[in-house]
Formats: sequence, C-alpha cells, structure tokens
Amino acid sequence: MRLDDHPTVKKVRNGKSPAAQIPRDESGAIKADWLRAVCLEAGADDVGFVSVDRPELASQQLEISMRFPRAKTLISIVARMNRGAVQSHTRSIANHEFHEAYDTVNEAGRHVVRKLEDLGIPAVNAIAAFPMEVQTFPGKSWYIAHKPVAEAAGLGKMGLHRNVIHPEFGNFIVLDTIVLEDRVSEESKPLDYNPCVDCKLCVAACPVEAIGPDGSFNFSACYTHNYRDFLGGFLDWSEELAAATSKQDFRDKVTPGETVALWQSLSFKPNYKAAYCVSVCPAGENVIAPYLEDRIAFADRYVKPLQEMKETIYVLEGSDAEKLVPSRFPSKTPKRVRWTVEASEIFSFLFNLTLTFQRRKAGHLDLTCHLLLTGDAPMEATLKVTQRRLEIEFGKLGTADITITTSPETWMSAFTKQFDLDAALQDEHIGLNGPKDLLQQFLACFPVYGDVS
Ligand code: B12
Ligand code: SF4
Repeated sequence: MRLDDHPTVKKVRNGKSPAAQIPRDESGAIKADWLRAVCLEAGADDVGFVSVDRPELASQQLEISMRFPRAKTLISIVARMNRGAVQSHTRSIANHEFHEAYDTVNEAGRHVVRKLEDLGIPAVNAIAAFPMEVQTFPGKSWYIAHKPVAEAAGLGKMGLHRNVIHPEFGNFIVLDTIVLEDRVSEESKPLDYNPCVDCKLCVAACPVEAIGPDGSFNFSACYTHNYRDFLGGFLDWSEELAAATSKQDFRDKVTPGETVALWQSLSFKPNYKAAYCVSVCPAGENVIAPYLEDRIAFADRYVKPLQEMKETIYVLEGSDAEKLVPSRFPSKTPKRVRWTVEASEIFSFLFNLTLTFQRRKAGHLDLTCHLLLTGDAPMEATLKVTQRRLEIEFGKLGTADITITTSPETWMSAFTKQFDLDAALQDEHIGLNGPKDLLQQFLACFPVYGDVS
C-alpha cells in the first residue's frame, strides 16, 4: 500500500488540525490567559511563564538547551501543601504531606502536557524532584532548578532559608517546571519584594544550624541529617552492612530502628528527618496572621516543640553541628556519620569544600590562599575565607596570605584524619609559603572526610 493510501494517513489528512483550537495572539504566541486556565484546571495552585532566554536563567540555559533543544518557554507551577500537616511534629504526617504535594504537582504537570500534546504542542513535565538523574551520584542530579524558574515567574522569592516563599501561600508549596516548545503571549515578572520577614525562626528551628543568620547555607549539615534515609545515607548503611563482622557489630553501628526507618523509606517514600525550616516559617499573606498577633505564642507553638523533641541528629565528625547539638538542643543526641558525597578528582573535590565549609569553625579567619596544584594537569586556584564564607575561584587572585604547592592527591588527603601536616611539609609533599598555623586554621574549617571514628 502506498503511504498516501494508508487509513491513518488519510484520516489525519482529512481531519481538522487540533492546533487550530489553540488561542493565539497576532504574533502567533499562545495566549497566556488560556494557558494559565489550563494549568489551574489541571491542579496547579499558581502558575507563571518565563521565556528560556530570560537573564535570570542564564546559569541553566546551557543544560536546558542540551536536554530540551526546542524549548521556548518554561511554565512554573506550584502546588500548596496543607500547612497543619507540615507544621505537625509527627514526622510521618509532615512527610506524607510533602509526598502528596509532589504527586499533586507532578500530576498537574502531566495533565497540562497531555492537553497540550493533544493540541499538537510538544511539552515535557520536568518533574518536581525525585526521580532525578541519581546515577551521576555524587554529581549534580537535577537538570532544571525549579527555584530560580519560580522566582523569575513571579511565584515567590527565596527566603532566608532558601525555600521559595509564595506571596500568599508562604513556603508551604512545592515546585515543578514544564518545558514548552512554543511561545506564550505574556511573560510573568518577578515579585518586587521578598515575602520573607527575616524573623529567623528557620535559623532557630534547624537542628543542625544549616541556615546561617546571614543567609549562608550549610549544605553538608542539611544533607547529612535531613537526608539520612536517602541517597548517601543508604550507601552508608549498605557499606556498614558489608563491613560488619557479626550481627552485633552491625547493630553497634546501626540500630534496628534505623534499619526499619530505611525500610520504610525504601518501601513507601523517603522520609525527611526534619524540614523544620519550612514548618516554622510565618511568611505569606495566608500564613502570617497568628505570628503578627503574638510572636512569642507562635514560636512556642511551632518552634519550641521541635527544639525540645528527642531525636538522633546525624552529624559529620568535626562539624559545627556536632559541637552545637549538645549545648543548643540537650534533648537531641548527635550521631557521627560519614560524608558520602565523596570526590575522586580535584574539580569535584574543590566543589566539595564549598559544600562542607563550617562557618562557626571558621570564626574570624580572614585568609586568601593560592593553591598551586602540580602533576599532569597543573592548576591554580584561589581559596578565600572571609566573614565565615568560603569562595573558590580558578587562577591566582589577590594577594595570598599563604601559597601551597602540592599534588591533587596530597591536597585531597589533607582533609582526612590520618593526614600528618608536619610530615607532609618535611617530606616536601606540601610546599608552604606563609604561616603554618594559617593553613592549620584553614583545614580546621572542614569536617573530617573519610570513615567515622
Ligand atoms: C539540591 C536540592 C536540595 C539540596 C540543596 C538545597 C538548596 N538550598 O539548594 C538539599 C539536599 C540540601 C535540599 C534540601 C531541601 N529541599 Co531541596 N531540592 C534540591 C533540588 C534538587 C535542586 C535545588 C537547586 O535548585 N539548587 C541550585 C540553587 C538554586 O540553589 P542554591 O541554594 O544556590 O545551591 C546550593 C545547593 O543546591 C548546592 N549545590 C549547587 N550545585 C550543586 C551540585 C552538586 C553536585 C551538589 C551535591 C550540590 C550543589 O550548593 C548550593 C549552596 O549551598 C530541588 C528540585 C529541583 N529540581 O529544583 C529541590 C527543592 C529546592 N527542595 C525543596 C525542599 C522542600 C527541600 C527541603 C525542605 C526538604 C525537606 N522536605 O525536608 C530541604 C530544605 C533545605 C533548605 N533550607 O534549602 C523544594 C523547595 C520548595 C520551595 N518552596 O522552594 C524543591 C524546589 C523541590 C520541589 N520540587 O519543590 N534540597
Ligand atoms: S522563617 Fe522567617 S527568616 Fe526564615 S524564611 Fe521564613 S520568614 Fe524568612
């Protein structure tokens, strides 16, 4: 049969194109009002449109264009969470609400895509979070960062705790992005204020002080505790099991409760250990009234029970969290675990340093260090610690207080417990120009990498 005579071909050629049903403006762009209604009908609680070439998305454009070469617009959608559930001090209730909201936003995204696809417009739902490209672990596993898209789409701003706060719903939302291969008639504009009221309740509630009062974020503290039953936590569990010499040896390291918690995460959906920063946040028009009425009562109701809750807090050896838990939260018990985002090559290792930097341990250290790495692929970097923050840039920038010349392997081993700085200096594995105590102070700004003692 000739292709022209095939029943499918004949039907399609004789049928009316579904694309004719799409309302478009004179330039041919899809009408924003219509698309907005489609998204809300599909289950989104709010929506905004951002063209992929918007400057706010500059850092993501390369990856988006590689994965979605025909993308023209990003549709940002949010789903509300039930506040009471997230504010609950019962972890299973709060976690279930997160999971339900992720399902809601993913389903809404899927319905929008189905509707558009039926009308002949290609689109893809980028998915709220997990599943992600986790086979790249410990590398970056997400391909669209929803927060900057939501900000550009006017759906809120990142608060002090780095979660996006919607002007009405507060931070009780989850985010998703739909990638659309078409233009939309009207783009959304970012909010002209930040709904965060700078109350710092998120700082007070976080059991590992991941959120700094200055807006800094301790990635390793949050990831190590909150994500104990995810990703690297599971890796650690399986390696403990493999290394155990007996049942008792395994139980000495991992309690039956911890194993069962992991079973629950694997069987149902992974359980966050905290998310307290979200639960205590009073920002947003629909949320703030009780806070404005009585701030102390608000903190007593939402923050204090979390601070007083008895629980195990997972910390890295030598981290700020390990030191602060016993004094700030006497009812909580810190437990040392391993940093599982290990890096095998120097670029990831340097990035790892930014994730594990401990601002309290840095104290008032003010240091510029030139790192000159030798070997097959020599490299220069500047490591700058100032105001309890670490910045790493390639090249030799500014005037160095210390200059270190070493191999990438020696540099990576310098952050482990076994490392002997004096021996490395003596054997000339490390060449140091500048005071040794400055290098020691720098190394002390990080937790111990490697096995737990
Ligand atoms: C990576 C990630 C995390 C990381 C880093 C968090 C962060 N501040 O970015 C960890 C594991 C710590 C985390 C924790 C949480 N997350 Co999260 N997370 C993501 C994810 C996948 C990407 C985040 C992102 O955009 N980062 C890049 C930029 C925008 O953020 P940044 O702060 O400048 O970058 C930091 C980190 O990302 C990290 N980083 C940057 N690049 C790389 C690369 C690698 C390899 C690694 C390891 C780290 C890393 O370093 C930066 C400085 O700390 C998104 C889902 C998605 N696809 O967008 C959800 C998302 C941001 N998470 C969310 C939530 C709810 C949480 C938690 C509350 C989890 C929970 N339920 O307990 C906590 C809150 C912690 C906090 N206060 O930020 C929601 C936020 C919703 C909202 N209202 O904004 C999102 C949007 C998921 C969703 N679909 O709704 N998360
Ligand atoms: S808890 Fe307070 S400081 Fe933290 S993000 Fe919410 S409003 Fe901002």
